[in-house]
Amino acid sequence: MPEKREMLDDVVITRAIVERYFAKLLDHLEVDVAVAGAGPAGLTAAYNLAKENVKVVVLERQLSIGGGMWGGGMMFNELVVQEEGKRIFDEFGVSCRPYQEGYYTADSVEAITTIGSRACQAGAKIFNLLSVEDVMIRKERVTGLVLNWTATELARFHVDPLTIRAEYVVESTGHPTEILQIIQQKVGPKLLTPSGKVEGERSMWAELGERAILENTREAYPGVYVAGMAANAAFGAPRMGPIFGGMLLSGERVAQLILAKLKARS
Ligand code: 48F
Repeated sequence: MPEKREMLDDVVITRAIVERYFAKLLDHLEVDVAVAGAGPAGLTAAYNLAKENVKVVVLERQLSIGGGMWGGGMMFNELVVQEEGKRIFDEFGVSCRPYQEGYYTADSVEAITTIGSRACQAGAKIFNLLSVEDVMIRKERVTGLVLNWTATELARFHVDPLTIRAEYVVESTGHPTEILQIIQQKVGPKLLTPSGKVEGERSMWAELGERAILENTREAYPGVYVAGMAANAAFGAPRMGPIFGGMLLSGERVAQLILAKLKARS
């Protein structure tokens, strides 16, 4: 008897993954906006840009998206948002429960899975396991990101990176402000901050931190807009701990700023 043909061919499965992945990557080598970091700020930015038909790619170092959102506060997986943050959770469809006047809580796992899903469904393409290790600069403006596999970074292999060209970059790498640190290292103190350098985040103060973040969500070097915790770190404002409204509002704001620029261009 001839051997029965297998219905599921292992090599077809492999070919499907390889072809589809590289088609996706090739399609996103030149984009309108490249978002560095898939925490709450980066994902909210990506969603708000993608739903306006902007071509967005999100690069995330870790295996999972979500940044500091999964762990709520100190691994207690609940988040707090204020009234304005609740408005954005409502738009995403994340359930919020009133706690006391002006305070709402949400389950952090529901929050991040919902926001991530909405960003993808709006058309943002997320590549996890890729780290931004440098930027491309032309005529004193960032024109793209330099990427490497996170595994290469972890193994400390000497492997050269590849690049993505973007009209605008969103720096949403959180507390370490990695993209601005890289730029500062390469061009000196030329950031659009008071000292020209990353000012550094101040100690925890939810009220001030949340108030400052929208003002700090802006262009921090030509072509690079800073959002989320990186915005407060860049401009020297306090951290705010596990209240997440500011991250969402900052992601929304950075998208509005870039959309206005893209519209002015066309
Ligand atoms: O840290 P993260 O969640 O930043 P965020 O969106 O939100 C901050 C809050 O989580 C919390 C807070 C709330 O008040 O203060 O900390 O501003 O997400 C940043 C993401 O960027 C990734 C990192 O793995 C994380 O998922 N990331 C950082 N550096 C790089 C990077 C890099 N060089 N390349 C790619 N991804």
